[in-house]
Amino acid sequence: MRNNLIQTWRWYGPNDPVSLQDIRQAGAAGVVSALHHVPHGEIWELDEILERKRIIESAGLQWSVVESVPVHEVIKTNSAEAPKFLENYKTTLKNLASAGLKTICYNFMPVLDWTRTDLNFTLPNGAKALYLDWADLAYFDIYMLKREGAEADYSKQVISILNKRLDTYTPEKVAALNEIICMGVPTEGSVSLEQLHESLAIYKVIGKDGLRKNLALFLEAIAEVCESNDLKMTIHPDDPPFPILGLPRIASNHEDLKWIMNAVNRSFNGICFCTGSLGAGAFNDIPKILHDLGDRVYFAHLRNVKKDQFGNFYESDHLDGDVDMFAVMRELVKINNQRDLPIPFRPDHGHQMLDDLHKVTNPGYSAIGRLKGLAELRGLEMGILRSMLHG
Ligand code: DNO
Repeated sequence: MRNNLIQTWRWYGPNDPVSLQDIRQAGAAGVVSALHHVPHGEIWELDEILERKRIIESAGLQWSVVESVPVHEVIKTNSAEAPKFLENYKTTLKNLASAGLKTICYNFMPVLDWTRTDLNFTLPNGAKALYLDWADLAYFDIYMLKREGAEADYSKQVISILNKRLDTYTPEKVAALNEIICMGVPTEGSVSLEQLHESLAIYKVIGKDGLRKNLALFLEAIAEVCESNDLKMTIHPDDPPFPILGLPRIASNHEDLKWIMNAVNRSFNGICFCTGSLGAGAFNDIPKILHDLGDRVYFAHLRNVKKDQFGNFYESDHLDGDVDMFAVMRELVKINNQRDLPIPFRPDHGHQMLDDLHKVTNPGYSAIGRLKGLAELRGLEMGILRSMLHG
């Protein structure tokens, strides 16, 4: 039996400028969604979950993955109120399970989710992509956040690039950098420089080992609820896969992911395999990580990046970049063929292109670029499946 992967598409909910009908036309069968309006840490009520499910299903789609149920900072830092927030998290998980939602994505990145420095990087063909420039991040860190010892965290080359362009940081550019770096997931709000400073002080004490310990505590606390309800938790890798602004990161590479899988070695504890996040680190062999840890991959984000010699990167076409997408897809197809439940994947991010250039879109989540990505990935999957059947 040859299974197909489930083609899904992220939908931010009824306010998303991309409609459910657009998603159907793109050819996706499943939707990846979350109740973004519920403040982090609060319980997702069953009736709200069911209502979102109803809306998705009445458009002829399935709600395949919940991305994300955010893990509150209180849990990540294991502060005094953690038990209360863990109880809330467990209740949300039970409610999701009773609505039939079984695959959950989350991340354990301190304070900031994904980080970029430019959301409008213009490609030679006029389309726009998301970009991370280390010298711009260093500018933010050294001159705006004014973090103690920040300069030492950047390579000599990055600092020298920054010094050469110091006079280009106009007030407009500075304001834009601030907004982009402190931005959270759309509709979930952003952090202020003061909040960032407070968190830096807390995480300095926690460090990488402490954060790992807190993740293990979190997983142990939810294990029973996940197992008795058949839930799969999938951790999203750090994006980009480096410590950012002095904050520790624990899901950046092969060794980190292996550590997480072994720390709580039970099948509910899984991975959201994000090729773009991992791909921004030259040290990551993406197909190999998938090959080694594939039995715990329950969801995939397929995206590509192109890095330069300094590690700056932009999000490239899905099939054209540093990640060998053919090798990734071949591995994913093999893993999927051993599963009873097919693995959902989504084309992660896409260029802002064609008509979308004139619209207000969520960064990375415009319709046409993702439609192109999904079409390419679907063709790649079909080619691989067919050649396996005939080969
Ligand atoms: C960015 C996304 C992330 C992801 C979370 C998962 O585009 O991939 O925001 O949803 O990190 O918790």
